[in-house]
This record gives sequence, structure tokens and C-alpha cells, in this order.
Amino acid sequence: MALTLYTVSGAPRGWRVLIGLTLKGLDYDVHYLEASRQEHKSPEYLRINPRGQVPALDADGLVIRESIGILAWLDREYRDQPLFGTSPAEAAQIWQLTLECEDHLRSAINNLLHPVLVENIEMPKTGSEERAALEAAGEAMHVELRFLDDELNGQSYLCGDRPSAAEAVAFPEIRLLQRAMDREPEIMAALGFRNMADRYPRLFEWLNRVTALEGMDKTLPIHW
Ligand SMILES: N[C@@H](CCC(=O)N[C@@H](CS)C(=O)NCC(=O)O)C(=O)O
Repeated sequence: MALTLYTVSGAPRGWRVLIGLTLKGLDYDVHYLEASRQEHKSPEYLRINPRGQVPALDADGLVIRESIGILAWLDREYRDQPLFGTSPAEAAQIWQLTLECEDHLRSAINNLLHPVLVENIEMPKTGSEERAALEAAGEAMHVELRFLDDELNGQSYLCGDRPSAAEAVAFPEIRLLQRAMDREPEIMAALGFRNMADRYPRLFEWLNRVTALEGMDKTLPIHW
């Protein structure tokens, strides 16, 4: 089956699907859209996804949108290397964590990294409303990192000993955080994001473990 993924370089939801395809060892083509040129809002792309969002997957003419829906479809179509486990109990655990990451982790990352990486703000003055908002976003992010670090206690991956859909959803977010720490070290350090290995050692090891999985390098944003 010919699989073509439509995404934007670095878009975390498209990245999820790239990881899902990679974990399953599937061959695929990627059609990168230029967000700066609004290609995801072009009439051609709106015929693929009327919401003008990425990702969308074309599987021999069957077009699927919604990143987690695509992961679920991949798992039904291709049974090897399951993304959602093999037993009801495993599926429950993986769906739970996958949706928690989609909800809590995604919004924590967005609230923190939008001002830091997209708006490129300077560190706001102590006592200002902006400073309080940024510190609150940082603290909400720490809550999520602590949560994931605890989940990794005694296991290699978020839901056990094999990578799953939870990795596909969590990895892009944590990798984006690492990118922000590399690109804006001062502001991130002021918010307590200095060295992930010290504060979140299990999560740091997990990040390295997932990074080292076969084919993961090809999922990284092409503009990095
Ligand atoms: N729930 C959708 C959300 C898709 C989404 O918001 N994608 C972002 C990129 S990560 C996008 O296309 N943003 C551009 C826009 O909404 O105009 C999914 O998980 O696929």
C-alpha cells in the first residue's frame, strides 16, 4: 500500500505519525507543506483536509486526518509492531497515557514554548504579569515532566518494555523542549530547565533511548 503523509516540518502532530510509521517499520513518502506560504490552507490541500491542518495520511486513496486516529488506523491495518499493545489491559494503559500526553503535555509545551520559541520574548521583568504567566507555564511543564519521569520508574518505555503510541505522542514534545533549552538556554534555565539529566533522569534516559531507535533520525524536522 502506498502511504503518503502530509505534514509541516516540526509540526508535533505530524511528527507523531512519522514516529508511528517508523516504529512499525513501514515505507512511506512525506509531502512537506510550507506553513510560511500557507500551503496547508491552499485549495489543493483543503481537498485533502478541509480543516487546513496537518497531518493527513493518504493510504492508496483513503485519506485519514487526526494524528491519533492515524496511529490507530495504522495499528489495525498493520498488525506487526503494535502501537496500542496486544491485550486489553495494555491497550487501556497505552490509550490512557497517549491521551494524557495529547491533552496535558501538549498544552503545557504550547503554553511554554509559544512565547519562548515562536514569539521570541525576552525574560519579562520580575513582578510583571508576563513574568508570572511564564513562570506558571514553566511550573505546569515541570508537573508534566515529573509525571512522565515517575511513569518511567522500572521500565524502558512509557507503557512497558516496548515503544508504543505513547512514545509517538510524547517524544516530539520532549524533543521540542530540549530544542528550546538548546536555543534559549538563559530564559529556559531561569525557569528551571537547565539540565534534564539532573532533574528528570529517567525521562532523560528515555529521550536518548527513543532517539537511538532505528529510523528515528529521519523523523526529525527537516529544517533543524
Ligand atoms: N487534533 C489534530 C490537530 C491538528 C493540528 O492542530 N495540527 C497543527 C500542526 S501540529 C496545524 O495544522 N496547525 C495549523 C492550523 O491549525 O492552521 C491532530 O491531532 O491531528
